[in-house]
Amino acid sequence: MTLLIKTDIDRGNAWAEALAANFPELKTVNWPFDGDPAEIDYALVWQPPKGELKRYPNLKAIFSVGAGIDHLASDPDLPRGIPVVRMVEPGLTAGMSEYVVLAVLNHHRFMLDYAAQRRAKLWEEIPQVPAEARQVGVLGLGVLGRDALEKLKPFGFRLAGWSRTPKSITGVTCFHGSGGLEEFLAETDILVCLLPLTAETTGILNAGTFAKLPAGAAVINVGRGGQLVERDLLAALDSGQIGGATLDVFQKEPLPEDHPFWEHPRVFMTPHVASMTVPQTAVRAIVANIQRLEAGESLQHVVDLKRGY
Ligand code: NDP
Ligand code: OXD
Repeated sequence: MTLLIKTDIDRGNAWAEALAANFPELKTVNWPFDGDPAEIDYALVWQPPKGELKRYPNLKAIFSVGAGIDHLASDPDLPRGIPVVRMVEPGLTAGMSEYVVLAVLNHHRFMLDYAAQRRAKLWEEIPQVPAEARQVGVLGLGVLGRDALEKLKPFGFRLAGWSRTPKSITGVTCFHGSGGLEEFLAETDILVCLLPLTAETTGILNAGTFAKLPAGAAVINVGRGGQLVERDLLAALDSGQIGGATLDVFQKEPLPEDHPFWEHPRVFMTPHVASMTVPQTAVRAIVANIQRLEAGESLQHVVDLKRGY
């Protein structure tokens, strides 16, 4: 059994080591692979070149290094009929919840304002707002959205979530579908996007969405850059309809040097690092899945490519 690893070199080595330690029977090879393509049974990939995966005629499953699989779904030459497995692992989930809690608290406690005051050498108090006076709304109630909401619970915010299909989560007011979006947005002071990038979610963070939020709401985008209409956010920040934003993902990554977000005083940004898959913990999910498939059982966390996530 051979698994092809296509990620960046440093992480590729970490994966190879973690797989060797947990599954010595599995041979791993790094991409680019110049051996016999028929030798490859499995692929573990992040943003492989388009068409690359159809080179391997005996591929049994494609594992995405990330939770998002838009980097695979957007490949018109992705081999059909081969299951694509998204990443669900405790290290990735924990990292995302840390980031979301940090970003929510940053907006809740006016850290962008205090950063501006610091630059201006201003010593001024902004009255504290009790957590229960704010609603945090999470777009996407999947593995990551639900965990982030759980981790936000102890702070006492009003919590809401929005998904495609109906959900019931203790302590969270749940909305679903296009019919539920407006009501969800109307009360959301801090909006967190944890949606997968699909045809339906592309551009969902747009002027119309911002207008439905309470004036001065904060936007945190940790889903995908394609979900945010960047010029609409800039306009909403200028008008004050959006009070501040935390952005981890962008239309174009790395963010171009001349992009207005770099210097914007109401934007806090990071370079697509909200969370990272941890090979040492993630490897267990991959090994368990390969063992299931080899034993004739079904794989876990297979995505529906038609649905897009
Ligand atoms: P899941 O597949 O577990 O959850 C996706 C959620 O989005 C589900 O609740 C789903 O609804 C909802 N959803 C999908 N389409 C729609 C729609 N059209 N309308 C309303 N809701 C919709 O994904 P994860 O939670 O594991 O990951 C979410 C995303 O986070 C990833 O796809 C990736 O893009 C991003 N991510 C970003 C990282 C970063 O570092 N910035 C790191 C990891 C992930 P339903 O439950 O009804 O199916
Ligand atoms: C992911 C990511 O999808 O890191 O896991 O963006």
